Amino acid sequence: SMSTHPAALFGIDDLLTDEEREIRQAVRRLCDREVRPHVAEWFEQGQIPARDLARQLGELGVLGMHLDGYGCAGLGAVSYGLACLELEAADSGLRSLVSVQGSLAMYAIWAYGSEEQKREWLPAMAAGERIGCFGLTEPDFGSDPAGMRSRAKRDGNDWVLDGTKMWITNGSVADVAVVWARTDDGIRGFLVPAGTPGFTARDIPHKLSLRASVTSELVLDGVRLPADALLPGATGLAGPMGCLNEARFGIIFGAMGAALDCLETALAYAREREVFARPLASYQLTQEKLADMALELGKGLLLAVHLGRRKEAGTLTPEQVSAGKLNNTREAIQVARTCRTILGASGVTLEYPVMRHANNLESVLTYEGTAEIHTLVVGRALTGIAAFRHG
Ligand code: TGC
Ligand code: FAD
Repeated sequence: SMSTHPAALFGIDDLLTDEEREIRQAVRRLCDREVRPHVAEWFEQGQIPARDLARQLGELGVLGMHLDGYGCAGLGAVSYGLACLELEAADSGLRSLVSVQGSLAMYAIWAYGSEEQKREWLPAMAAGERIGCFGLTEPDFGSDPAGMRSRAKRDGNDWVLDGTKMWITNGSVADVAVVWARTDDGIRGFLVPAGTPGFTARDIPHKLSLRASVTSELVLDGVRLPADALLPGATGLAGPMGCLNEARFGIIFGAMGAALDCLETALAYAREREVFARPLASYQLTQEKLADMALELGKGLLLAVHLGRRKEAGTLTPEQVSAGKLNNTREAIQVARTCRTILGASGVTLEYPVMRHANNLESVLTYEGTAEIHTLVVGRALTGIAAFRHG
């Protein structure tokens, strides 16, 4: 009998332009060819061929695709979101690679860099020839980056950086780290090339989530940088926060990609699998799960496209980004877990993508602002009272 794709139930495709649909398909094709056949093995081994993938993604024009000039494609927010959706449908680690490269590292240089910094880094990063990372979080300051201890001191014309950054995606594979540090003028951003004396990156082992992604600790021990390593256009926490808005936006779409991949898997499984002599999909308890998940997916996709159109119109606010990131990551992980139940024991292996997505989404729920922090951002917007800190 006929079956309707969960996204088709809501007519989401009708909200997209031909160009947006084509971009989505092109990213999907790359994932089908280069990622899906290998990603379970990468996850199991806890590694990802970041450099090869960056070059292929660069060739397709995905890296920094929503930025203008300097080799970037200058596409709209919805196109970028759909790319994130397809990347994360393959694996959240792949979307992380692209988020960190395009929305955090490249965006910081694009928005706050000097003309020389943009020319030096952006075209090569858009091509995937050079990889960037973004160091904001520290061992003792994750949700509260304003408390950071990393420090940059003037020494003549030079800067000298000391501190530790933690949980840094792409840290040990990056050619350049965007590092945020405290100065006498407040928090400033610095471009730290790999190989600078005193700068080391060490991978964080034993992750049970986002295993197909490199996560590192960065140590800065008397790292001496020339004056032009400073990003001139950013002062204060607003600098890194501006980058986070970009990456959080991508996650609003991305999380729905992971959820969609889980739901497609569970739907196919439920139609094939016989229990008590009938297809699992024919039981009302199963159909309730499927219907509830399709509703959350439809609502999440509608929200994503709506926020994308606001971003394109220049009317998207940080509170709206927080609301989208909170809702779509929270619902995605719930969808992944429910799909896992539909697969029974098969759901706990890497043979199916569902538990891999569920485990990845634990990180997605936590990074780029935890669910609790985004709840408090929405709470502040509603009440006018910031409840992040005592006193
Ligand atoms: P608060 O007083 O609210 O603000 C300080 C300054 O920052 C500005 N600001 C923003 N600007 C733009 N967009 C936003 N979303 C902004 N939020 C705040 C604000 O206007 C102010 O500017 P100014 O010029 O007046 O100084 O700051 P607070 O210290 O009370 O903190 C607020 C809070 C808790 C919401 C913030 O610290 C926060 O969002 N914390 C979460 C930290 C976080 O998200 N870290 C992510 C690290 S990167 C990462 O996880 C990468 S994962 C890899 C991947 O993406 O795949
Ligand atoms: P904490 O801030 O210590 O929070 C612990 C718990 O307390 C959480 O549940 C939190 O929500 C809760 N909490 C905190 N404050 C409050 C409050 N006021 N009220 C109530 N509850 C509260 N960071 C980067 O800078 N760059 C990266 O590339 C990067 N990549 C990452 C990749 C992975 C795989 C992971 C897991 C993390 C990554 N991060 C990165 C770090 C990430 O942004 C932080 O983990 C996140 O911001 C939370 O910080 P934390 O882990 O220190 O938790």
